[in-house]
Amino acid sequence: MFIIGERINGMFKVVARAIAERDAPAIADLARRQVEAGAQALDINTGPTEGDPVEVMRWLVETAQDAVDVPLAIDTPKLPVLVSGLTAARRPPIINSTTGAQDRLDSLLPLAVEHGASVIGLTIDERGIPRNADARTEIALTIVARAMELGLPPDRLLLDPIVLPVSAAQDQSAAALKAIGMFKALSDPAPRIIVGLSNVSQGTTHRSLVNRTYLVMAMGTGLDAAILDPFDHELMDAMRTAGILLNQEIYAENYLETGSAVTVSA
Ligand code: THG
Repeated sequence: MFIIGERINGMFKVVARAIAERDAPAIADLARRQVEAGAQALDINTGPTEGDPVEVMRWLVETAQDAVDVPLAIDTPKLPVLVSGLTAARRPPIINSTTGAQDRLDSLLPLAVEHGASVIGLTIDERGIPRNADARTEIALTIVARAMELGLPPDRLLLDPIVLPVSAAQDQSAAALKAIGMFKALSDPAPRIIVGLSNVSQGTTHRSLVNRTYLVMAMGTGLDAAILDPFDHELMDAMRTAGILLNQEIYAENYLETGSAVTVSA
């Protein structure tokens, strides 16, 4: 599993405050602790900031990469904010994200090729979020085909079936799981698949339990990567255990002790 830490997001109060006060040590600390806890990349999202999001994105990218040496996922639907993050990034970043809408594909895929970036393709288009696995797969195919035409190497594309809160649309959690299995059959080699995990538990009481249960099921149907909270120990332990049971990681008698020793509390 490829883990992208979700915590540098202006949706969190501590991050919103750090942005408003340009508190670089607070952002650097979040970056370092997420990587220590097992994140292999970091999502960077300004959130609904009051400042200029173009400038805020540049500051967040520069501050995070001064603290850690991992790829950054530039998380914004706004093109100027995305370009600001891509330009500031020292390592090839991850564009988070394009959709399956033609105009988005035609502007973002060439940008990814130009910057050596990877791209997350949300299976959503001009018509909005599809309500079943078939419609998600149809959009996934559009994204895969256009990426191929525009010369993006397949291993730099990540498909995202869009996970919705189970509290709001219960049938959609199952639909996204089913879509993961269907995406895997779209091409050979199979496309890589990612989810924004914490969406699923929004509005629920036992968020960690909902998150780790969903992650394990999604791994069972072929998930390759997730944007998640690496400070959640039980989530990280469930992920490691699933990785062993799926024969994706080497079994060691003391794997949980070893894993827990490298996790850091929130
Ligand atoms: N797919 C892709 N990118 C994404 C998402 C996705 N980026 C954003 C999001 N979804 C993933 N990141 C988060 C980060 C935080 C939360 C959910 C998803 C979250 N935050 C708390 C909440 O809303 O309740 C905030 C709590 C607080 O304020 O402290 O749940 O799906 N490609």
